[in-house]
Amino acid sequence: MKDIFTQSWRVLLAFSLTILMLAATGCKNETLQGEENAVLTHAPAVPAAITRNYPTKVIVELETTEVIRRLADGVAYTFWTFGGEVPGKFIRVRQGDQVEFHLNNHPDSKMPHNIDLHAVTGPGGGAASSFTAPGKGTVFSFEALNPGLFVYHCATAPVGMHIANGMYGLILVEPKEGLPPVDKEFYVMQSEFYTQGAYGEAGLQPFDMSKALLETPDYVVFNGSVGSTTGDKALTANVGDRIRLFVGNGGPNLVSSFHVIGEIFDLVHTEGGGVANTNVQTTLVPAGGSAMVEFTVDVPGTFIIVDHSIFRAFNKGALAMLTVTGDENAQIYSGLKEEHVYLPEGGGIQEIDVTSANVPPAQNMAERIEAGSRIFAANCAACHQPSGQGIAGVFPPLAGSDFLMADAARAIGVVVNGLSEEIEVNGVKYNGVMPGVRLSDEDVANVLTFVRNSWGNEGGETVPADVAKVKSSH
Ligand code: HEC
Ligand SMILES: [Cu+2]
Repeated sequence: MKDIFTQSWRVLLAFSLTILMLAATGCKNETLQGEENAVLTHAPAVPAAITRNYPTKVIVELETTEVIRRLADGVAYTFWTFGGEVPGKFIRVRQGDQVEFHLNNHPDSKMPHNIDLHAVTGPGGGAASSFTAPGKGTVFSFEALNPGLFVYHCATAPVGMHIANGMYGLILVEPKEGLPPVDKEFYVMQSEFYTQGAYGEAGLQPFDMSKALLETPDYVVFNGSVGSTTGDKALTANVGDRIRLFVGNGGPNLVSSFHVIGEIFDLVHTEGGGVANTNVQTTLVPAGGSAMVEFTVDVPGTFIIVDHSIFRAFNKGALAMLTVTGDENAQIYSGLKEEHVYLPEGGGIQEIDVTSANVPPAQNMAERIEAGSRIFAANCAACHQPSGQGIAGVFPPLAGSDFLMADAARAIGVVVNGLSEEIEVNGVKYNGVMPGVRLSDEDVANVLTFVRNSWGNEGGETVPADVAKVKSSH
């Protein structure tokens, strides 16, 4: 008797479990409703979050083009693109969506292209069905089975070259329940460029296959160029905002040690997947991989986004900026409380050694100013700031500086020999240490001519002979 009771309880339990499981899998088999055209965006913008709670047919139109664009100041490159810019346009769909993908190759292209989306389950991630000659279009469709942040890229032979030239982007497949709302979302994608000239060498730079094979890029950048996301193109947010960065790495070779200076990621969806790690300083983003990072900005300031393989950041371009405005919070961050000179015995002026940019001598003042602006950006802006405004109490301004303009030879001496004595600039006293900057006579002449003709300074030319004179008298 007792046995029969136990038995029927078991049956009942099994039955209700089956019902529960059926209910759970029921939402897996959502039916497609309607269709829509995907809205795609250029970095750093991200398409709006998906509000649908059902899957639909999404039509994606993407065009491949080959275009000459700026890689760095004075440096151009022939980029191969998905959508006209590097990285390619951001695509946002929902798990379960049926994506009808239209790849069109512009008639002016020289190369055929295709697309491998890591969000696709199928041969080549779509590449097998999307080989598209110039002036042609192809169509294939796929179901977005897995949620996550996925890289897409061209996979036409030679694959490495198509990727190295800029053919990658991100596709986000939102989970059915959507992503938690945040205040700001941005698209940031790292990649590297291999050019025949060294970093900063002016002109249209062709792709260098041997450097690509050795994995020694001249440029490592965010969003396709040096300075794409700095200064007035920085990402912006307000104190208190919750930020989500969709981070991708197009490679083709390097992995990124992705880091935001002065922030801790509250949440990282490592490798763009479902599991979230918390309280992360630096997250590794593989070539052909991604990460979704979230953090709240608590204090104002400029937060520098870098690949923490740090020479890439400060010497190859892997540096972007997030500018946060709003009220200070002295408890979270006090700012500088005091500053004093600390010069132990034996301490003295040091020298920064820089190799001069390998450019032909300037023929006139305009060329001098042009070349000088690059020397300034590379050697002076870190301290004196990009617009020469300096930092109050620490680095004197070069913009509108009476000290600079009063004595041209003395200014040469400052750059060549450094300076560590009390000086007065526009009525304000400074007593810091400027290291001597080891530059060629040409470079010193160029940078000072640039500075003397910028930001309200009244002009004048410094020529290499002036620099030689100061150097020999030292
Ligand atoms: C590491 C930081 C640093 C770098 C890099 C640097 N400077 Fe300076 N510079 C200073 C500091 C600090 C002073 C003030 C020194 C003092 O108080 O004695 C100064 C002073 C000066 C002055 C005189 C004061 C004025 O405002 O007119 C000039 C001119 C100048 N720098 C030009 C340059 C140029 C040009 C470069 C790039 C080739 C450069 N500096 C790179 C830190 C720097
Ligand atoms: Cu291609």
